[in-house]
Amino acid sequence: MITLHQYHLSPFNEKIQRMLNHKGIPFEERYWTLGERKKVRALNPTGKLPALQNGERVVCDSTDVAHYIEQNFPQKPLIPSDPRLRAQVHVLEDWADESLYFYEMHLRFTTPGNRERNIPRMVEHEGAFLRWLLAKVVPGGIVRITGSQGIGRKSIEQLLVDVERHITAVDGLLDGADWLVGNQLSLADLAVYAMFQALRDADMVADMLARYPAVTAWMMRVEEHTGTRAARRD
Ligand SMILES: N[C@@H](CCC(=O)N[C@@H](CS)C(=O)NCC(=O)O)C(=O)O
Repeated sequence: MITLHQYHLSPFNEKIQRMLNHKGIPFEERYWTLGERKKVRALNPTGKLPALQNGERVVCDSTDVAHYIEQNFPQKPLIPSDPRLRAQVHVLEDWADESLYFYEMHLRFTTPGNRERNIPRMVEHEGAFLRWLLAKVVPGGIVRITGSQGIGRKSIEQLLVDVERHITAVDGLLDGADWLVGNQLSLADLAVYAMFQALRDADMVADMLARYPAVTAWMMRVEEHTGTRAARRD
């Protein structure tokens, strides 16, 4: 049986869960708390999740996990073999993972209103002491990460200009198309969907997304094709 090791509220979980769902691969979920980070390092020396375990084999990093799944479970392909389409999928997946990710992290967990709602959700499975402590230190820790990455130094107004440009880009890719790459669902759709879904947890982005009917219809299309999320929404 495949086990997907995850941290709560991570958008990378959803990318992999939907991939497994789409291919009809049964899996079980193991959620780790932030208090268990030392134990997570035994699984992945970088301390990051998700990681997929298939028997003795542990694959870390959602991109490597996605390629591992595609190679070992080739049914209902999500990574095209055509080199041009494959390259487009890679570029979009990497944009989602390495750019959109920082927007969702910053807007969801550090901005007023969103922070108060989402931080308690992130730490609700910790023990009482860590729940109290992490609720105090996590927003500052995230600002340090997004600050060194760069977007955490921008004003909220500027971040929303950036995010709207990203949504408009997806809207443009969907002009006359059902999917982001080629004419079928791919890993690119799952990676970008997962980040947009997380961005939706920030009120101002939820309102913005609602103004893009082609994008919201595409998100529903992704959901129709990849089933309900596994067991729990964290
Ligand atoms: N590139 C990695 C990113 C995974 C990642 O950043 N996961 C976060 C949760 S959203 C994490 O594990 N954070 C804990 C840490 O950085 O120690 C992937 O695609 O799996």
